[in-house]
Amino acid sequence: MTRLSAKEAIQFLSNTDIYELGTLANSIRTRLHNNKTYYVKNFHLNYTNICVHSCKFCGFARRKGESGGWQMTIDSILEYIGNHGGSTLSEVHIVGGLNPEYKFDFYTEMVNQIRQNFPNLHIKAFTATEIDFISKISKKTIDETLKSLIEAGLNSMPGGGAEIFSKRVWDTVCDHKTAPDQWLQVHRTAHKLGLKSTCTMLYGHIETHAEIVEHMNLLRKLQDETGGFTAFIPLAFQPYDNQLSHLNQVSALESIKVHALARVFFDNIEHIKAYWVTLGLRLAQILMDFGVDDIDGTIVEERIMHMSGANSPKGLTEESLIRHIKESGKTPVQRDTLYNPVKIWN
Ligand code: V47
Repeated sequence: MTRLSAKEAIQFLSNTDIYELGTLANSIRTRLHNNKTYYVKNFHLNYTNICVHSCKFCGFARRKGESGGWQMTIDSILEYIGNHGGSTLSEVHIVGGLNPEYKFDFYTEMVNQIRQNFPNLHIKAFTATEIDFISKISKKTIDETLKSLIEAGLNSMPGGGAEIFSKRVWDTVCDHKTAPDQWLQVHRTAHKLGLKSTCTMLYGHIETHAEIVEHMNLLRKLQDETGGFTAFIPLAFQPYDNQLSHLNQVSALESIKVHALARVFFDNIEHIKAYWVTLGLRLAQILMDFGVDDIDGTIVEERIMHMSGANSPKGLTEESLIRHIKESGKTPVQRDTLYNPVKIWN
């Protein structure tokens, strides 16, 4: 099959008939993954929500001194991990606000201490935005910053902070933070250093279909260059308790089109993840027939989406993930962070 052009991709998104796109996405998904749907036994850790930025879509961040802000110490992080599955789950996904109170050593020490105390945990940590911030406060290059974190025990990077790369949207919703070029450069550097990462897209707010495709195109190009992305994750905007609360929640139809399009468009990214936290489990079940082969994980205590009004549970048991995948007629496969199968539930 020839590669989908940007023009064809925009046409698919503009069409309300989802069957042609869905059939195509499902055939690609079946060719790549048969009947399998992956999940991971993970938990999230948000070490601080104090942030120098106020992105309009974000209900998670607080200014220093504002009520509802938190800032964990290394000891409280280790205690949290011990109490939230550090010894039984396979992955910790760490994301935080851009908090100038922390110095460079805090980040390397956090990773190092987690590595020492929980040697079996895969540490998936710090968005490109955080890496850029850490490098700036410590006057190190991105390369030096990542090398130090890898040496401390960092295993891979999550895909947050990408939002929508379009300049128009960026200037409107998050003009001050790590720009799209730099987000891409951080992942490029990480991939060159041997780290795998994921990539995301925040959709369902003020973006146009052309801007969605522009975003995907930049990710597809970087993946051609490095091959370092394991999965693409569309994140459906949650419109509560943030500065874009006047917007409606994105429709199920749009979410189906975005996930199916991603499967067809990314001929070079192996996995398309439906993030059940933003979509709800029922829609995530349907998406397994529209290109999706992964529904993320147990998560345990999700905060970023819930502080913007997500009405899904904050975490799920493994049994529940398995049941939801089976109800969709798929075979659940427990995976590690890098998609090596751990257990197949035939
Ligand atoms: O960068 C913030 C998004 C991201 C809202 O890499 C919002 O496997 C929806 O990136 N509504 C952080 N989204 C979370 C993230 C993520 C999540 C799950 C898996 C992975 C992965 C990455 O959350 C932010 C931003 O794009 N976000 N506010 C909101 N109101």
